[in-house]
Amino acid sequence: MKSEQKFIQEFDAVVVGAGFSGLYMLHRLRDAGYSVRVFEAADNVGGTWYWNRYPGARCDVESIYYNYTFSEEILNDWNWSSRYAEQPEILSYINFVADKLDLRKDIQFQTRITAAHYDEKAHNWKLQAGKSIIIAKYFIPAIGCLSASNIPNFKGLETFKGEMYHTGRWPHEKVNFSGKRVGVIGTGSSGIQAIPVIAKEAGHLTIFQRTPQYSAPARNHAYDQDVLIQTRENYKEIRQQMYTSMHGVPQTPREISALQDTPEERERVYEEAWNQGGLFTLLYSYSDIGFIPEANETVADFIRTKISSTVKDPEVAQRLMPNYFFGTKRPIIDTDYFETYNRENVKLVDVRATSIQEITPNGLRTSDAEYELDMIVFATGFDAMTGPLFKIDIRGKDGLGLKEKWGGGANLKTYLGLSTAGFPNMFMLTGPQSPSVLSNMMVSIEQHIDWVTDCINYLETNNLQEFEAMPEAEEAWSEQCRATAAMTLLPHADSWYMGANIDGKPRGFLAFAGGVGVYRQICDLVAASEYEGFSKV
Ligand code: FAD
Ligand code: N01
Repeated sequence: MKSEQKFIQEFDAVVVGAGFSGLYMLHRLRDAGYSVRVFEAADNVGGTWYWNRYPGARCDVESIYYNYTFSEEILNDWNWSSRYAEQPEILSYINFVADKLDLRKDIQFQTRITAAHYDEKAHNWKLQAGKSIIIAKYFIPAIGCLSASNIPNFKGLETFKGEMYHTGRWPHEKVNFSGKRVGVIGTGSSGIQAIPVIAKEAGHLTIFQRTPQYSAPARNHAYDQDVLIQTRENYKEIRQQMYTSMHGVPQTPREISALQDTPEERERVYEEAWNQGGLFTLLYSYSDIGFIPEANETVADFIRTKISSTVKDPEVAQRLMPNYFFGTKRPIIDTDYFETYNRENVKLVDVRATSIQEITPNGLRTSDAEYELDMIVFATGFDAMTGPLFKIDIRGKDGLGLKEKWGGGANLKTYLGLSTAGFPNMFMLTGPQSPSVLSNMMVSIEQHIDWVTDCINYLETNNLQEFEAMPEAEEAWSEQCRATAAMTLLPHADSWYMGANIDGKPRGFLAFAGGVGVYRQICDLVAASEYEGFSKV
């Protein structure tokens, strides 16, 4: 850390990031009487919903569940307009909460934390932001799992003369596609949300697809007032269901194998789920879809049939057919995605068959052809989970870097996804090896923050200086994460859950796949045992 620093600020806790996590963390710690400062790179609150302003961006967990649940007052004061709220509405909600809880006064915007070093003698963290040094006993990265946007290092990228955008760094001003020749690279959740909207406005849209996706209709619709009232009336019960569930939504998988039903009955069940919409509805149709290849194949087949009956050109339909296990990438729900390929101004290019060679001044060249474009939209995702952490020079005891300790991710080791040995008093919110990205993130976020707040209260009450995962505890947890994922089909996909989307990123399942309910129980037991597996000094 540079020595000629100008400003020094000191707090009990420093939180990095002002998305859903950072805001709630600030609220809890401030309420508990600690001095807290949040540092945020953006010029406002919102995190994901601040950055991802691309057309069509909306949530995939129903709005009434994709919100904070800690305050009945906030629940009662906010009315979601539709089943899957759009990005501007979610951002307004976050702003509403920030104002209501008067959070902004403790947030420093437009401030990127570039380094965080642990001082073993002083038992505190020193963070660097520009010329400032911030000192705090507790360092809490609330930097998001999907905040490090990824633009692949295509040859010729800098030569493109047109406009280029990444979905996760979308400008605040409206982007005008009207009459333009637009190229979208990527067909993950972001691409699949943006493509139908861009297609309606663009002169021509070319979609460069590397891996086809399973996607089902979201069936978005305006909320009936009665639904909102009923949800409020039953919120305690609903919340309990979310807390104890697999993915943080008040739904459970049917307790029957897909292989037990007749093909006709399966068809009926899948058809019903297809018509109902919902992120986990197809996955929950049978208990073994996520575990047994033959069971998984029944739903994969069902979706492929839907694609071929929706897309009129059989060759295009064929190119859109996924052939890996359904549900091994985050499920996708869409609005008119496959229908978009029936438009005359839309072309699908399979860049697995004919790979992208370079970006040219006038467009993009594959091994097969050159495409003239006025605009390129990179819907190419994120360096997920470890990416945002590695962007900060985090150093623990003996000056050991986090990236170094984790071997760039090849040797990822955490205890509960919250803490890692050698990095005392650092709490990662929804970090690697926690359920986070596999769940309704709001449930995971609140759970982590409640746990961390209780833990800090415990440490302060007991006058403890240092709190750190024990090596054997993180060894066991990392093995449990690996073994739990191995019981599922999840590690079979080339997904960002596996680090497969980033060139050179080590492969390994990045989250805890045992479910938010089980995870909560484990965390609660650890807390009840006075933090077994952690050393406390
Ligand atoms: P983020 O919202 O990512 O916030 C992290 C903040 O930290 C950012 O503002 C960033 O600028 C800041 N930051 C990072 N590094 C630094 C640094 N070094 N210094 C200063 N500031 C820094 N999850 C769901 O459960 N349901 C959904 O429907 C859903 N939809 C999504 C849609 C999109 C387009 C994306 C990308 C993700 C979606 N997610 C969804 C996941 C989403 O990321 C989480 O639900 C949630 O918003 C994460 O909140 P967070 O506060 O943990 O992180
Ligand atoms: O990113 P992705 P995303 N050449 O990594 C392709 C959440 N989210 O931003 O699959 C060509 O899923 C890549 O191809 P492949 C949600 O958790 C939620 O879409 O790696 N193509 C893929 O098609 C989600 O899972 C919502 O072969 C390249 C695409 O780019 C997560 O965020 C909305 C390439 C990237 O897809 C990430 O979603 C948006 C290359 N070199 C996001 N590199 C909701 O609906 C990458 N690709 C709520």
